[in-house]
Amino acid sequence: MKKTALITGATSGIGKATAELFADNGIRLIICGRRADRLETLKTQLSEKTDVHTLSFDVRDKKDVFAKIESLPEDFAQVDILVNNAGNAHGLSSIQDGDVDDWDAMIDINVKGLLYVSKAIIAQMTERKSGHIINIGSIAGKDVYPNGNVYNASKFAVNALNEAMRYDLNEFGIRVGAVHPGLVHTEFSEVRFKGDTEKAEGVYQGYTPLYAEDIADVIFFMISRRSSVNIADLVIYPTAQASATIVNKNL
Ligand code: NDP
Ligand code: 8X3
Repeated sequence: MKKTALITGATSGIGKATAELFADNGIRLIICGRRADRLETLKTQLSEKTDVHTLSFDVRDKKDVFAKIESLPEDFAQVDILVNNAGNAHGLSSIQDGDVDDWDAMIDINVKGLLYVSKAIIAQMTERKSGHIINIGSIAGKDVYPNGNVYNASKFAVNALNEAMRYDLNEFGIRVGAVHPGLVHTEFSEVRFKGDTEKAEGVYQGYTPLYAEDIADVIFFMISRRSSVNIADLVIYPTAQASATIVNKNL
């Protein structure tokens, strides 16, 4: 039987590229995000290849997360693969200058939102004793960098939750693994710098960054192994990047 994947943050970047690759491989899709217009466009594009259902919600809205996931039609109700991808950095400031609204956004979206969606899906996976959860962390969740502070903390939390989920779900045969990318050219920096596209583009200039498709390839590799293989944790950099702060712009 064809598998069904629920992907959060499918309106852009890594989530969108993952949805496209999953569709190429016949995986049925539940694509999620706040921007309903983008979800509908993507649905039209991918419906030629697979069955697609859209769910528009803000992962911060606990009630709506549960209501929307409970509202899935019968033929999409079984979720075999959950890709916890929705997330962003908001701002890049020292701890003393940070904006508390940015802090709320990062903790509420990257950590609490991931937890709400996971909670809404895990119950059916434990009942069936099968499922696969992919958590999108970051190199920001492996090492702190200057001015990264709360984004770092949110991604350290994702790293911890990935481990914790794997421990707790082990007895149910549920696979859990994380991908931790370095610099990926998506809308990420546009969000981080609040629509300052020039500043955002500057992040990716002078070297070849990762592209969303590179991360999608890795996610697809993880979910297409035999069911006895669980890839637990992967860190992926562009070749030009050695750490959060070392990027070779002379390559
Ligand atoms: P994008 O900004 O391109 O995509 C972010 C996605 O998250 C969008 O689809 C957006 O959808 C969704 N999203 C954001 N906030 C919410 C919310 N409140 N509720 C629901 N969905 C939300 O960035 P990326 O593709 O790069 O980011 C995807 C993941 O990868 C994130 O977790 C990010 O932290 C991580 N990552 C990114 C890296 C990079 O360099 N790009 C590196 C390492 C990790 P919408 O706005 O429609 O709701
Ligand atoms: C995104 C990569 O280095 O901007 O998580 O934190 S970085």
